[in-house]
Amino acid sequence: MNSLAGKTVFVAGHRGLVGSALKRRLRDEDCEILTATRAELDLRDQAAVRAWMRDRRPDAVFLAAAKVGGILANATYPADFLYENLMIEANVIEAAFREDVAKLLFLGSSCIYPKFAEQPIVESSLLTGSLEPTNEWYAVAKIAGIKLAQAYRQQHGRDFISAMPTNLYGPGDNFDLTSSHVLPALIRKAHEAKRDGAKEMVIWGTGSPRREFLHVDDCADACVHLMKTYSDAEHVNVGSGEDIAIYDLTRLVCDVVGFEGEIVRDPTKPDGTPRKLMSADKLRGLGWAPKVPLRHGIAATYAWFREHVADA
Ligand code: GFB
Repeated sequence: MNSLAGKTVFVAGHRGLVGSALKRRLRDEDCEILTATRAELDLRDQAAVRAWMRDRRPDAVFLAAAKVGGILANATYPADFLYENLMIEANVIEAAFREDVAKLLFLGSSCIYPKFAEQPIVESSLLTGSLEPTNEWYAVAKIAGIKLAQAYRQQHGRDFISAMPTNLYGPGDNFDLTSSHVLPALIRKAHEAKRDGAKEMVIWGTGSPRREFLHVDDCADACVHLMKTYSDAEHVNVGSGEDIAIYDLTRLVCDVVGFEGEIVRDPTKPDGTPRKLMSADKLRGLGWAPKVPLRHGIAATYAWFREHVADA
């Protein structure tokens, strides 16, 4: 599938961070975008997914629907993270097989890799060591998704591929402090600390873990690139190729937001995996590179937060 022009393309999870970015990106592709709200289609319901797919018969599927959350949400709701993600991916992939969907891209996460994987993490590190306990439930579900795509390729010759994005951020993210990922949490905390004239803002853990961040518009662009150019069993890392310590990220966010107070660490909160920088070599070799610099992406996300959350 080297072009999406004239095709019908189902974006599963179009209201999420990645799905909404995919919808924006696909407007340039001259394709018909299919979506379904949760009220219209519960992706955990096998019969409903089969019926929907039989009715719509898309040419291509971006499987961006998932139960997601930050380090605390993952550790607090292990059953939801494992069960819901297994159901969503099994139902969509199996229905795509039955209805002869020509191409499917499954989206996973960099947490699929072993906790102490050698850095930068190459794709072949999958299943070479134990997972990080704070997100193993989510990781196991995402590994199952990769394997499902591979299994349908191997047994039925289907062109199902997988992309593994790093920590993503951007407009439409979840800014709820109990369930969000770190970057939206820091934006909110710095904004509120500045607004309230606070002397300090608190970050979770030691601040020393390192994370790799990619703007979600870059991720969507990479996914479209893979949909059009990649056809193989192995998943592909989707990242920026650079990481940053959480403490330094906090300083950067504070700088963008304009909060000049103290940054205080809360060591009672988990650090999670010490580092998860993925190798970007494979995707670069496929002719794709990110465009959004981290500082610029944070500033744009902060502007979105102010308009849609803080000042709304
Ligand atoms: O983004 P995050 O929640 O998840 O946290 P992971 C990243 C790091 O930021 C951790 C620290 O070391 C957190 O302790 N951190 C500091 C904070 N302050 C905060 C804060 O206010 N909120 C949050 N959330 N973190 C997730 C996985 O892991 O990454 C998911 O749980 C998924 O399964 C996702 O894979 C991409 O990067 O540790």
